[in-house]
Amino acid sequence: MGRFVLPPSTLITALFLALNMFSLVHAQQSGITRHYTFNIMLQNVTRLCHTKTMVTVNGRFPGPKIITREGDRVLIKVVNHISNNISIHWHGVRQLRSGWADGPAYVTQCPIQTGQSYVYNFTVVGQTGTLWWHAHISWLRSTVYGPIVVLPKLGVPYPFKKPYKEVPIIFGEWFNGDTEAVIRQALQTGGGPNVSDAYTINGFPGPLYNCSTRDTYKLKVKPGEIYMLRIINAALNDELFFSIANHTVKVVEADAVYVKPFDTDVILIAPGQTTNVLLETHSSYSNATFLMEARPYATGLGTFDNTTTAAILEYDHHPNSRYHIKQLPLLRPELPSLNDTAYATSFVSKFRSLNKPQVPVHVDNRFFFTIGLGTIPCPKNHTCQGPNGTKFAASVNNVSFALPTTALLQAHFFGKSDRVYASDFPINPLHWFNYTGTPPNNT
Ligand SMILES: *[C@@H]1O[C@H](CO)[C@@H](O)[C@H](O)[C@H]1NC(C)=O
Ligand SMILES: *[C@@H]1O[C@H](CO)[C@@H](O)[C@H](O)[C@H]1NC(C)=O
Ligand SMILES: *[C@@H]1O[C@H](CO)[C@@H](O)[C@H](O)[C@H]1NC(C)=O
Ligand SMILES: *[C@@H]1O[C@H](CO)[C@@H](O)[C@H](O)[C@H]1NC(C)=O
Ligand SMILES: *[C@@H]1O[C@H](CO)[C@@H](O)[C@H](O)[C@H]1NC(C)=O
Ligand SMILES: *[C@@H]1O[C@H](CO)[C@@H](O)[C@H](O)[C@H]1NC(C)=O
Ligand SMILES: *[C@@H]1O[C@H](CO)[C@@H](O)[C@H](O)[C@H]1NC(C)=O
Ligand SMILES: *[C@@H]1O[C@H](CO)[C@@H](O)[C@H](O)[C@H]1NC(C)=O
Ligand SMILES: *[C@@H]1O[C@H](CO)[C@@H](O)[C@H](O)[C@H]1NC(C)=O
Ligand SMILES: *[C@@H]1O[C@H](CO)[C@@H](O)[C@H](O)[C@H]1NC(C)=O
Ligand SMILES: *[C@@H]1O[C@H](CO)[C@@H](O)[C@H](O)[C@H]1NC(C)=O
Ligand SMILES: *[C@@H]1O[C@H](CO)[C@@H](O)[C@H](O)[C@H]1NC(C)=O
Ligand SMILES: [Cu+2]
Repeated sequence: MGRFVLPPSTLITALFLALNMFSLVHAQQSGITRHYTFNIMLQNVTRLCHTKTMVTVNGRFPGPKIITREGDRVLIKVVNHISNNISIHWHGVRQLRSGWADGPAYVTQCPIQTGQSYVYNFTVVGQTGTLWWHAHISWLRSTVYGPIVVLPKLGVPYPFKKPYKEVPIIFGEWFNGDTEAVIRQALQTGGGPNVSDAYTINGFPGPLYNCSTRDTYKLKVKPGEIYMLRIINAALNDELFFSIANHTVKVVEADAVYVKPFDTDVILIAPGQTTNVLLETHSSYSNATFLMEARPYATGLGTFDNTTTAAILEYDHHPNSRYHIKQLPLLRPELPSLNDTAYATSFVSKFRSLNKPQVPVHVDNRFFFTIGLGTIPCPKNHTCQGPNGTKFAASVNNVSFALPTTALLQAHFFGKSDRVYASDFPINPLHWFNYTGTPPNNT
């Protein structure tokens, strides 16, 4: 995601870590090369009775799936056929020794301009599971996103029984209006951006919205099988609870790392996160259909889209059954309340690495990081719509993000890779206050 960007000093630390890990795994690396072409083009899409012209990859919404194996090289040629500049970010891919292929516009590269193309070139190293890709400039990621499936190396099994089928489940947000106008307005006024009109599952809002019954994603399953749901939260800003009526799932992976499996009725997933869960279907043909629903977890003061998206889990109809699918009862899951912090905390505390994590144990430097959403004064001659006429501004250690003047790819191209990032980012907040208490009034 592009919402929070690591400060320079962390980037440098991450790079050194990355180099170390690369040398560890380099010896075993021997994958193939996979080629993809992404044509950035416009497509008309209708949801909630609103038709809009949106930016897509290859005319598809959500976009195409990238499938690779750990150790493979991936070459994606992105061709820009539209009037907007664009870049694509490979969310979660570690980009060991290929940082310039990461994608955030103006950070790792200048965007791909109209009529131009760029070939992203990277290897997936030491990661297995689900990741995803999305546009990384302004708010084009609201429609330009898709899954990255990273399979284990050839001959390496999953640390669990091979699922019968694997299905991507991607959460997103639908805006009836133009999302570029929404973010432009928010940046101008300094207020919170307008919220979405619906959440989506695989691009569909589902039957709980008006004028949406036909725009419902349906997963047809066979009884007594294990399905792996590759879940991605591609929503712009919202953490989401997700649950399937009358079914428990087993969480086995998060952000392309295996976790100690645990069962749960409800998962919580933040924007940008991915997780694989195993869904074991009931042992016999079911006499009901089941809704899968997602809606946010939110505790901030700002407004947010508090609606619920739904998809349908439907058992294949038994040939001898006297039931007609249309006549079956539709069961809904129970989701925690929108502000259920107790559930959120207890869910998050269940994550444990399956394998012993390989991390440095000797600590050289300690950094104190505060991350917050504060305000900055309204510029002169402006009207601002943040709290008390200010502008919202996110910060790390009281420093807000500013784009670098040289992108990483530029620096790499001109052989100036050692001068882009400074290492003077404060390792302590510049102004201390009680970060968990009542915030000070700086306006
Ligand atoms: C979208 O619809 C408009 C209005 O019908 C049409 O002019 C335009 O060509 C369509 N765009 C695409 C990409 O199909
Ligand atoms: C596209 O990117 C170029 C290079 O960064 C920039 O000069 C230009 O203004 C951008 N165009 C638009 C429409 O944003
Ligand atoms: C991709 O990067 C690798 C490693 O730097 C390089 O050997 C290869 O030639 C590149 N391929 C393309 C098509 O740019
Ligand atoms: C945001 O919402 C407000 C209030 O509903 C509306 O007036 C404004 O036009 C919206 N802005 C955009 C860019 O959609
Ligand atoms: C659907 O439309 C009805 C009538 O216009 C309205 O009362 C209701 O709130 C709408 N429901 C949703 C989920 O938007
Ligand atoms: C769904 O779950 C409820 C409560 O666990 C149970 O009473 C009901 O029989 C289940 N229905 C089906 C169709 O599985
Ligand atoms: C569906 O099957 C369950 C368990 O076999 C039973 O308890 C329930 O009453 C049935 N529901 C319907 C609507 O037939
Ligand atoms: C959702 O938000 C709207 C507008 O802020 C509010 O009227 C409504 O009661 C909320 N619904 C729920 C379920 O919280
Ligand atoms: C959660 O929201 C409900 C009503 O929507 C409210 O009564 C309750 O106090 C809230 N709980 C917390 C912990 O904020
Ligand atoms: C701000 O407004 C004043 C008075 O209207 C004007 O003289 C000045 O040029 C404006 N400054 C900018 C930066 O627009
Ligand atoms: C809002 O700004 C006014 C005038 O600058 C100030 O008196 C007031 O305390 C501020 N209120 C808050 C909640 O910051
Ligand atoms: C910060 O504020 C919280 C909440 O009021 C309080 O529990 C905590 O003791 C404070 N910490 C310090 C260091 O003052
Ligand atoms: Cu991302």
